[in-house]
Amino acid sequence: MKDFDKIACNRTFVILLLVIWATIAGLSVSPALSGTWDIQTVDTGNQYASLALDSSDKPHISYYGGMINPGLRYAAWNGSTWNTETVAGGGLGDMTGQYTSLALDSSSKPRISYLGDIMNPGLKYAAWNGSTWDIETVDGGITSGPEGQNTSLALDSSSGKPRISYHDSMNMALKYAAWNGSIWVIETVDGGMPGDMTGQYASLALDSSGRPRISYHDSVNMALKYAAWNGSIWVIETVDTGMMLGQYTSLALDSSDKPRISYYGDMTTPGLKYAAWNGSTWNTETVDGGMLGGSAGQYTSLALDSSGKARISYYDGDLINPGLKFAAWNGFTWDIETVDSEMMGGPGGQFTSLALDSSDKPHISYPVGFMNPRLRYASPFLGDANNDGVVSADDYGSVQLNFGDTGVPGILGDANYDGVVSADDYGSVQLNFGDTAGLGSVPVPEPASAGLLLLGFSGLLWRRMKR
Ligand SMILES: [Ca+2]
Ligand SMILES: [Ca+2]
Repeated sequence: MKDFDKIACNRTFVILLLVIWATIAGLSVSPALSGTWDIQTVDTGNQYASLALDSSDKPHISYYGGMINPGLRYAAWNGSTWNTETVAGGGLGDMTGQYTSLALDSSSKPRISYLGDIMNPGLKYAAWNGSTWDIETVDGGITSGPEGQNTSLALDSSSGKPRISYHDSMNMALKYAAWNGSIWVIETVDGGMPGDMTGQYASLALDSSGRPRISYHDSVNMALKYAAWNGSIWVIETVDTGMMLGQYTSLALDSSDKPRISYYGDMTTPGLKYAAWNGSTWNTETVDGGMLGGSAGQYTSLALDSSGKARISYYDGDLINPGLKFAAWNGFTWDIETVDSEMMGGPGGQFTSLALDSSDKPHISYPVGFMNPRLRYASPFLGDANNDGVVSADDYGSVQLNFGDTGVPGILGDANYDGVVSADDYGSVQLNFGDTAGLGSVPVPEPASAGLLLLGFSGLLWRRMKR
């Protein structure tokens, strides 16, 4: 290597180190623990998480354990700690449990759809019977492979019977499996013919009469699509089109069964997008354009509150300002906040999963960490009226100061996260007095330790470069 090249090379590394250092400094200036969110680390080494709330609003999460905890995993919050277990698979390098989707039946028993390992392939279904997990293969022709093979599980509200939408990467099709009480009835909803490539990132919802509706991506037609079973056929329509548009879809139905879809744009219309059917046409809009050509809007998860207002969790891969984000429609505009500013892991499996509890409070599961992957859980930090991460005497003052204000949940003074600053909020401060944000069953690593890891890694590179 010529001296000149060495200097140029070293200069590149100095700049790289400065960028890393600035990123770490940025993390410690704006810590991961936002005042309005309580953030817990649930488990180590996880991806593809799906969250559901039980009848007492306690969170349950299914996920793939990754390299550290291989296999399909399940975590349940008992009110004071997270109980975690391996449901299926679990040997060294086992890939069982990718693309999980969780639902709880009417007695809060967990049901999970997921993909098997290459040694034991297929679309799988695990159901807790009260003492053990019953596991069956729904469709044996599915292997885990490319991004977007989402499974999406819903239970029929009257019978509790499971329904699953999924992408068949062998046949390039969107498929739907329904348990009829004795067998799984499987049908191809869209695609399956030569030249097709459709059904990725599928998201399933059942309407008030139990009929399935599915949002999904079609990569041949470069579109976001929507399929609805009308009782005799699947009616398929194109919601929005672009280059790569329509990935990471999440579907929810409002109280009159009108579909709403969150999804990711593309180079032409970048960022997080939202589509709503008004009864005669689809209205689409950009919620968060993000930075650097549309970094925001991957791994979306959509839920509607009790008045039908949209809430969306999603990932922003922006290098300067990454993290888990949360968008809330306040009736006029989208209120957008960063929930956790720690960078998520590498590509694939970084699912965010959102559910709203009986008082419309959001609960989100998501992974963080590239070198130190962890499963996290975020929910509003209650009692903290002034959003400083501690419930203390100051918060009574914040309620008084902002008394009568209304807005999105979590505005200053709104200690109980209902969007109104009222007498209830004094009660919320009292109830949660002394709490500090970020207390979980697994200690939350300091951003500084991740920084030291990064510095150690770049130091190693630096030494290699100097040889
Ligand atoms: Ca406070
Ligand atoms: Ca309030």
